[in-house]
Amino acid sequence: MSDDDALTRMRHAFAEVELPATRTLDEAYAVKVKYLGKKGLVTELSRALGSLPPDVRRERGQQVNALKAALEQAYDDHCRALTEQAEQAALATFEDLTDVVAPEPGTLHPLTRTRRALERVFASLGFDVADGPHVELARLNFDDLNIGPDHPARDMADTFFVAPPPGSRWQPGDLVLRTHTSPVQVRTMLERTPPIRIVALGTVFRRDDDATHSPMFHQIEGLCVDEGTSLADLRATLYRFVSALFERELQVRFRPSFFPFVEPGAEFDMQCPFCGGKGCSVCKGSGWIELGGAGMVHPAVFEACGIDAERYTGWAFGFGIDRMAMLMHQVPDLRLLFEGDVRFLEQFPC
Ligand code: FA5
Repeated sequence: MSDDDALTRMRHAFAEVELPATRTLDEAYAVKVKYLGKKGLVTELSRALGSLPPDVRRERGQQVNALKAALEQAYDDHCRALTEQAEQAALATFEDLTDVVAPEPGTLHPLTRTRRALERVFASLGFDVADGPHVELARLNFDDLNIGPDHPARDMADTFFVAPPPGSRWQPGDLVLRTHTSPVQVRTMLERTPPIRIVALGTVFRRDDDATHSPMFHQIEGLCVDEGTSLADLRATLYRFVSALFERELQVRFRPSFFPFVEPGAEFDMQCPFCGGKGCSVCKGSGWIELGGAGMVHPAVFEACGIDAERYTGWAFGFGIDRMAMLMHQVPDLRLLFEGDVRFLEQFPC
């Protein structure tokens, strides 16, 4: 075997056999030491150069240096490959957070959307939004609204009374969960001077429970007090409101009715927004949909609120927001709105 063959075999043994068989940096280093260490095979070759005659030493020296460089290169390449493999293996044990499916974003509850739509339309008609407490004085919920202690409306409302806190100035019977948003009329008239144009939206409570009646539900109240305002303005406002909400011209009609705090009083209906009044399953063929109550503010209410009934007139209306949401979103059962069932709620993407 020539010397050249010996160098070629050494290169082959190092780079093609022993180094590729190593799986860790320590194992690879041991192979390197075997060839290139102080007592390594290649180092021995270098050392032996000194005993060669000068004319072959130079050429042989270049060959040994070329071998050394080739082995160093093979060693570096192999170590880089081992390091990369180790990194990939470590990465594979981590969870890729960028690969997680993002949760569906939440959407607004259909009642919130309905409430906001109502607020938007009434704001565009020049109404402010007013507010009142859920636990209300019976005086504001009933008496100041001309609903006396023995008035049948008081029974009809079927009220949740609230026990007064011990040591408070309230007596049993003084506090109620408000049965309608109408006490906000009183609060507003006590606080402000006309002209007044407000809507009050909020939760109310009654002892009711079936597919169309909930013990907790929501109402919107409208109140306008000004010099010379009339039933015609009330009707025009309701007409403008339903037409804006459903984005088509819809008529409103009044049917005579009784509420102690308005005179004259009425219930009002709107033309069915789904058939335009022709008759369909939503309006049960009548062409009309009942909305709520309305009328001219009763002089007794003005008196309780310190408003001069000789100078001012006023009108008010109220209806159920939940019923409106059922209508707008075609919800068949009122209770679905309060159960918080995601299968129901996800049918209302924003
Ligand atoms: C009133 O509550 C009057 N305050 C409305 C009013 C305001 C009249 C201003 C005149 C002037 P009523 O009891 O009819 O009225 O209730 C109004 C609406 O609330 C009803 O038309 C209905 O849509 C809704 N409603 C009543 N009870 C329930 C209930 N238990 N669950 C869901 N909605 C209800």
